Amino acid sequence: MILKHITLITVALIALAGCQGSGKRAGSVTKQKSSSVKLIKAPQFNADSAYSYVEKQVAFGPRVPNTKEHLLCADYLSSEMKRFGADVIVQDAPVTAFDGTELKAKNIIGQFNPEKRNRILLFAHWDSRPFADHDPDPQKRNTPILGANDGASGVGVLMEMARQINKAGINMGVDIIFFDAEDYGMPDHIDVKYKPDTWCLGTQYWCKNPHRKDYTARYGILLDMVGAPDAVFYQELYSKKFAPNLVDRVWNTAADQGYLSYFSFEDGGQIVDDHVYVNKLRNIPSIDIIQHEPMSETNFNAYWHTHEDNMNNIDRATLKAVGQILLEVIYSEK
Ligand code: AHN
Ligand code: ZN
Repeated sequence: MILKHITLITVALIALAGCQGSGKRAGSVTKQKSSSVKLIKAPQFNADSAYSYVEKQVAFGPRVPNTKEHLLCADYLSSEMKRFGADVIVQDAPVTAFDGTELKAKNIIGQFNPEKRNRILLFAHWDSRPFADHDPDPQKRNTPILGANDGASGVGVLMEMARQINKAGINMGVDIIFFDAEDYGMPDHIDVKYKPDTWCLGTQYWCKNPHRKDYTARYGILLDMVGAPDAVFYQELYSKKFAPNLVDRVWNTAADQGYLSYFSFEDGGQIVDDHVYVNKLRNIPSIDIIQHEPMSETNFNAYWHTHEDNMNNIDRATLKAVGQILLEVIYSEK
């Protein structure tokens, strides 16, 4: 006991001496400490509820722009985000697809602590692909997919994060954006001249027309295909190029939380996805957490852009890994 007190006094004296040496008063140090914001502990991500949000979206059927199912799902997503306490903006994003179709896209934007200057951006696409161009059955390639993993999984994780953020409160400003018309990109094997930038149309529109003038954020995190059983998330190369520190932080958090079976420190592919436009057009350092299978023909999950991308392709454990890691990352923000 006495020894402990002596140690404490010694520490205090050294600290005081250190402050005087640097020309600061000891009092100012105390003041700084008491005014700093208290860190809130990361809440527990509930995988069952995330799963049910994925299921709910898929139950609408394919969510292809200009369809009734798409409109119904937009209403569902915006009303859920309001229920979770977010300030919601549904942004009309008129865009033109690779084949000339005018798409009535809608970006759904949920803001937490909208008055705060320090913000974090989390995003995923909510539309599903109008074709199944990688389906093994050629007869089925021209019909829209359910996109349980490719679309609904990222949105489901972000919805559960929103619910937790609302319950626990958070010091930072957080924006959760569900981007539209990501997956209307030009198919590989058609007989027309290649056109650039046909994917991520909702994101490109928002980058040029953000919901707030001069919108910016400390960083952005994109979730794409984050629900399949045994998914592995490699370090995607655009993410490493534009936001290397954030890649480090997320992957190290995965290690700390015991999720290394899902997060590999090895390099993944270079994937043109929504984050590329957020990096290039809005200068917000952003990463993509995306399942990548370097040994497969498409580089993605075997069910990618097929009719097998349904609820059988969704596993609660994967949703939990991604959601818990992201909660830990954003709640450790100072
Ligand atoms: C390309 O295939 C060019 N990018 C992948 C983006 C994507 C499609 N993510 C989901 N579906
Ligand atoms: Zn897709």
